[in-house]
Amino acid sequence: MAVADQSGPNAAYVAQLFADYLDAPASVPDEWRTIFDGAGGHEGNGHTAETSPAAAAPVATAAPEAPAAAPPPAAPAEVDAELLGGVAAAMALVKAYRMHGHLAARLDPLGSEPMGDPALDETRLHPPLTPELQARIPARLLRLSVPGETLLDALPRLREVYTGSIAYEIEHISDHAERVWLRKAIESGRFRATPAPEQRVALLRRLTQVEGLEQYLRRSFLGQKQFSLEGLDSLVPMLDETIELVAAAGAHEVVIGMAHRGRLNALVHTVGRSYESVLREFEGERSYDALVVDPEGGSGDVKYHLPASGTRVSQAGEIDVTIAPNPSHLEAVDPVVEGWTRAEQTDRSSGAALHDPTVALAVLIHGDAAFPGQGVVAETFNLQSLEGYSTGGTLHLITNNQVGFTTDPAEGRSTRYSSDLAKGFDVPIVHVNADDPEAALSAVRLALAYRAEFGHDFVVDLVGYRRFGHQEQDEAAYTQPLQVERIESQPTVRDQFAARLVEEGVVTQDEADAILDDVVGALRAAHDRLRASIAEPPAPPGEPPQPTTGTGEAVETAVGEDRLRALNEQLLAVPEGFTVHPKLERQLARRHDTIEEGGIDWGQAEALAFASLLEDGIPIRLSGQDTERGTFAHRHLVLHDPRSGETVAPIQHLPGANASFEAYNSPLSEYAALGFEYGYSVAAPDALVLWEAQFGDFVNGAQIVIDQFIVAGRSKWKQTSRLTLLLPHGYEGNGPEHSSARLERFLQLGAQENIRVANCTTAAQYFHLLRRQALDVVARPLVLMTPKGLLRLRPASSSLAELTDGRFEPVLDDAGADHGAVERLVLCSGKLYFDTVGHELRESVPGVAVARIEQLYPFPVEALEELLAAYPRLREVVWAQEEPQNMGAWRSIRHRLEETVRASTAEGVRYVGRSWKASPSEGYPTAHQREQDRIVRQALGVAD
Ligand SMILES: Cc1ncc(C[n+]2csc(CCOP(=O)(O)OP(=O)(O)O)c2C)c(N)n1
Repeated sequence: MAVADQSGPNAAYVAQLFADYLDAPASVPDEWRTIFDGAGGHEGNGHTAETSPAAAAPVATAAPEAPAAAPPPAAPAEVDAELLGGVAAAMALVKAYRMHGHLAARLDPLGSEPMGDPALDETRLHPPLTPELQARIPARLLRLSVPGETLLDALPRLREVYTGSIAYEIEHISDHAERVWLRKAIESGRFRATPAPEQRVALLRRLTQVEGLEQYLRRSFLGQKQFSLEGLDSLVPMLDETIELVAAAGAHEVVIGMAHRGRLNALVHTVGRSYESVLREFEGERSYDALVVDPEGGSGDVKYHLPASGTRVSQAGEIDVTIAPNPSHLEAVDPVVEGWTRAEQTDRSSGAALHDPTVALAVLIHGDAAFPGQGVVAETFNLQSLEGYSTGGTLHLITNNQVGFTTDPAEGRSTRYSSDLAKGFDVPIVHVNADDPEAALSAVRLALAYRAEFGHDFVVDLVGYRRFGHQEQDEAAYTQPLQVERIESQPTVRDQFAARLVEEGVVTQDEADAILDDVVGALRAAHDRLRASIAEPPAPPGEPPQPTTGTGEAVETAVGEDRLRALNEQLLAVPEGFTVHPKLERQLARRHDTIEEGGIDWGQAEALAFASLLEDGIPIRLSGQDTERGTFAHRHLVLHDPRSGETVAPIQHLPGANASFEAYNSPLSEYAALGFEYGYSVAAPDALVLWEAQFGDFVNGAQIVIDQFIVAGRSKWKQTSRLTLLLPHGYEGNGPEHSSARLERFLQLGAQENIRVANCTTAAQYFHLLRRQALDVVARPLVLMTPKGLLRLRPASSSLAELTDGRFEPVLDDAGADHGAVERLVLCSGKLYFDTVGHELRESVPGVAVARIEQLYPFPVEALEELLAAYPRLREVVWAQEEPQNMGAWRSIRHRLEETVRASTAEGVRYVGRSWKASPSEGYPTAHQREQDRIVRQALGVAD
């Protein structure tokens, strides 16, 4: 039998080795030389490179390490050839276990038969690996890390390792060193050692607490939603293990993102909230506490979405544990937790900031239906190795209860495993049977050791079941009747583990029962204490007042001339020997002049605002697609040497900076990219965090982050930030998708001073607004419509004096108006202002003034009142916008405008703009121009 007949690449490998051996015996590893010598490879003369071991094995030589029990070879030549073939087959078998062992693993606590794989059947290989042959194959040839001298000894271990209650998918990883490390770690069993008896008892106690809490809540608060964890109880001890291990490795924070399932249990057992505090929320629902409105007018949130943080005492000392608040929108919290963790890991005191992933760990807990179903999971994985986004490896735990609400896996995904998506991101995956809590803990140990070694993400797919309905009001048997029947006969995770410990003599049945009594007793006692302390619910307060003006007027945003001049020079300085692209150098050189002569454009004003804030000690993080340069090539914060490709960011080297400046081109994502920045901004309240959309149109890819976090976070969770969205917006003839950042959506979402929305028209306004946003003690997200054409438009540029004086003005009057003579006032916002005042007919209507509303929410009622009062002969006010009537600012600000105008001499407000449209703008440049011209003429009153 020729070696080349053996299966797959291993056979080819052996054949190649043999050919090498024939050429030069010393060139092959010792163990192979021994085998080939045994096969007669260099016995005597006359062997050629073509000689196969089968043909060239005239001498009977016992295989090395053949056990004494092996039967004597019948025909020497055949026996040796068989050994070589056997080695190749054994290599194929080992490879099959590593690659496909998971298909035969016992992962389902409900006992479904694993599908298996023929490649795992040693009797189906060529030659069949009989016990005799196995006994002749030295294990070390197979590079195994399981114990055993021969394949015969090693195979049962291999089977146990790869097809037991834990299974591994690691062979897809492209990095060889990682694969080898993982194989060794897995096969050596170093993470699977049986813990000391006291640790096992502690685990039993923990599982008892987990189950005890779930059962207590269900029985005490019949029908109240708790999204029980039962069937996946091992999750909680896995989190314990995680916290212990990262604390031991020096971390000071674990940030957890999770949905509803098991959250109440995690709040208590992982974060350390008291039983009373959770029971209070259940009692609260009963006693209508929940109707008591937050005195600040916040809505609050259901108990399984609320944030929690606490300090845990680990063996290595204290460590903070946070569960981030999250909306119902599954997986939306993933990027938020990544950004949050990144902020915790970042030292923002200077330069480009220092990132140390060892100080905090992100843990994301996913549902098995949500993980493959929600695209943001993939977007979040894509962040894992990016310089500006990595958190040094996230631990992903899939709480796989084999059902999504009522949906079976076959309806919910096209892949075999819930976790398969992660394979495409080079992430190791471990599946573990949730009824084997010790195996589950070993998965965590492996994951964290891998993270410490390689700094990448890791997925643990915890395969359990859902003992009850999706929530406590659901009847699971309507849709999963057979599964429910099967689960009813399944002992709980805790009971199984208790039985195991009793059987193994670690505890007695009485001791196990006593642990249970303790737990139930503690819950009862907590509940009794709570009942005794519950007071009458206070009366609901009245509606809080609605804000009418913005905050931040008092903030000093002007910067001294000398400071700005010096910063301007520093921002233009590059190190000796660094070449700036010649075209860009000319552009940037203009900034030396504009600071003196005027003409400071958007990019320059922004750089000066940032630089002055860095001197003020405000760290800045700016990201977005192509943001370092700027989509419209106006920013250039990072310069590239055309000769060497080296980069430099002068803003990271300001001599007077007291904080860091981070700038990153983001991946092509909105949802995860914006979620990440939101999380970062929440965890870094000291910083100005800005996210820029390529065009504002794309921001709706992140609509969930906007609706669920940015605008509602404060109301729901008392969580806000000064996250700033830069959204290029404006009608410049580029079609329906490069025109609108959907200003109307943000204005519709503005309430209770939750956000600020602005659309400013000059570089100086932008400068002051950025500084105000960073310095205002009241932190709120800012949504800023940013320009495209105005970036370089001379009339939109500013002088140094405008930066050294003044502040952001929410309303800009018409500086050239003869107020006493004006009868018609055009109010607008953004770029349309320049279209209007730059129109050829503008000069023909001196009785018309054109003013700008630069802050749209909170609406500047008082500033507008003042402005209107300055026009004593006003007869009509026109609101002009370039967006369609069902879009733009009109529908949100109309009532405010009308209210304000009523107090003036004018009669109402007239709308001028595009009519109601389904698509934001025309697709054809000429149609666009015609429409813009019509709008401006109508606004000025010269339409006919
Ligand atoms: C984005 C989103 N779409 C739909 C839902 C409604 N929903 C709530 S739970 C659930 C099933 C989740 O299944 P899985 O991810 O397996 O988690 P499990 O509840 O089983 O733990 C669905 C569809 C949601 N919460 N979020």
